[in-house]
Order: sequence, then C-alpha cells, then structure tokens
Amino acid sequence: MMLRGKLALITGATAGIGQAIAEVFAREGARLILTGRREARLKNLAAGLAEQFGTDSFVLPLDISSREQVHTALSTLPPEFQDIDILVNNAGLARGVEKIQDGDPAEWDEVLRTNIHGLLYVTRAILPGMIRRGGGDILNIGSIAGHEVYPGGAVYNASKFAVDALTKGMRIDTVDLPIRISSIDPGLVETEFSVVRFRGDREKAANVYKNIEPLKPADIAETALFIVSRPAHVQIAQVIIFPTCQASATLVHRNF
Ligand code: NDP
Ligand code: 8X3
Repeated sequence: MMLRGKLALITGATAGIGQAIAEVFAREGARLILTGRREARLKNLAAGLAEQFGTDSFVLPLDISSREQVHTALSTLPPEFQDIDILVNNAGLARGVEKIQDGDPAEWDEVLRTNIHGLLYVTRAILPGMIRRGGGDILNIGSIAGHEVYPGGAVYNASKFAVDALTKGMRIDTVDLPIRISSIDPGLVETEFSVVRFRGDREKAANVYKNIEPLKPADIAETALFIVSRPAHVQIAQVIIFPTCQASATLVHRNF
C-alpha cells in the first residue's frame, strides 16, 4: 500500500495509460480524481475500483483543452477532494500522419490545445495548492516523440517537445520548493492511441503493433508508481521507456 493517504488526479483515465495508472494507484491505496471526456467510462472505472480495492474516487468529466471547463471543474471540487498530492498529466492524442503541407489545421488545433494547453491549464489549477500544502508530485506523460522527430509526426512531435520543455521548466520553477516534477516518455504502447491517430481505422492502428511485442499500459503504470513512491528527497526527472524491440522513434524490429 505505497500510496495510502494520497490523493491523485489523473487526466485521461478513460483508456490506455491513464486507466492503468488509476488501477495501479488504486491497488496501492490512493484516492483518485478520474478525468476524461467519456463520463460513462469514468463511472465504470470508479465502480470497478471501489469493488476491487475499496477505492474512493471522484468522477470529473472534463475536456482539458477548454480553459473554462478546467477552471470551473477544478475550482469546485468537493472539500475532501481538494488536497491533491499527485497530478498525472496523461491525457493526449495524435491525429494522422500527413505531411505539414497536407495537414488539417483543425486537427493541429485539437492536438496542440490538448497536449500543451490542457496540460498547462490543469497544472496551473493544481500546482498552487500543492505549494501551499508543502508538497506534491507532477508526472507528465511525454513521449519518445518529444525527443526525436519522425516522418508524419511533426505536429504531434512539436506538442511532445513542448511537454518536455514544460516538464523542465516546471522543475526549474519549483526547484526551491518540495515539489517533484517528472516525466515518463514511452515508445510504443498498445492503447487506443493509434485508433485515435488513424481516426477510428482499426486495421491501420493494428499495423502499428503488428509483429512486435509493444509495451502495455501497465508497464507505464508500474513505472509511474515507482516514481511517485520514492523517498521525498528523490526526484526522478525523466524515464524513457521502450519495448525491447524498439531502439529509437523510427527503429523497430518486427518479426515476420
Ligand atoms: P488513449 O487514446 O488510450 O488514451 C488517451 C486518453 O486521453 C483518454 O483517456 C482520453 O479520454 C484522454 N483525452 C484525450 N483528449 C482529451 C481531452 N481533450 N480532454 C480530456 N481527456 C482527453 O492513449 P494513451 O493511453 O496511449 O495516451 C496517453 C498519453 O500517453 C498521451 O499523452 C500520449 O501522447 C502518450 N503516449 C502514448 C504512447 C503510445 O504509444 N500509446 C507512447 C508515448 C506517449 P477521453 O477521450 O475520454 O476524453
Ligand atoms: C506515441 C508513440 O512513437 O507513435 O507517443 O510517437 S509514437
């Protein structure tokens, strides 16, 4: 029970990595604020965690790309869910693999507003409370896409390079405070990410993970648990994590 007595807010808890982090944190005794846009999924997750682990969760349907929604939702939390110890900035997405010259500006807006602005809005709403209470962990889910640009990735890459810059900037801005800022930057993890990227085309999405053994969301969740359960003087700055068959953003060994 490494997180007993802790309250964690997880963005994007309706699927993939965010859901797995909710499950692992619940297993370890944390109370949770579960956010995402698909309310039914949040309610199902909360009910399942209550049954399995006795977890006390608050379901908070939220589009993080909306500054108004983030402000309203996070300034009206019930008193027992206000003292957040751990913020996991996980929600994010990519759309398409088109070149810039063929890209859809509306999709660029969606990606940049979610991955960059959303992360900033949520952080701005929660970090001051952590500072007032004298402690807190912020864990950003970046990506190998924030370290290496790859063909068809430019806008998503830009968003994850920004997440990397924001993680580093937050660590600078809180260096004199008992706040820890970390990122996990994964390679290929099998989630709904590619289905979203390929706009619902499950065949194209399946090809991304064909003939490889990708990471599972639980692999990232166990790493998240390790990071937030270190002693108070230990700040894990960044973890890059690949499946064993991956060596860079573009080099993936496939068994045919
Ligand atoms: P999923 O598509 O499985 O999950 C994405 C989550 O983000 C969902 O819960 C979704 O919830 C939420 N989300 C998306 N947009 C918004 C929004 N505007 N407001 C609130 N929530 C939103 O993908 P992953 O679990 O893979 O992605 C999680 C993070 O991991 C992302 O930041 C992604 O960039 C990153 N990542 C993923 C990798 C991978 O290979 N899968 C590798 C490296 C990083 P809902 O739709 O209900 O709002
Ligand atoms: C998601 C992993 O390699 O598709 O961030 O960009 S990748």
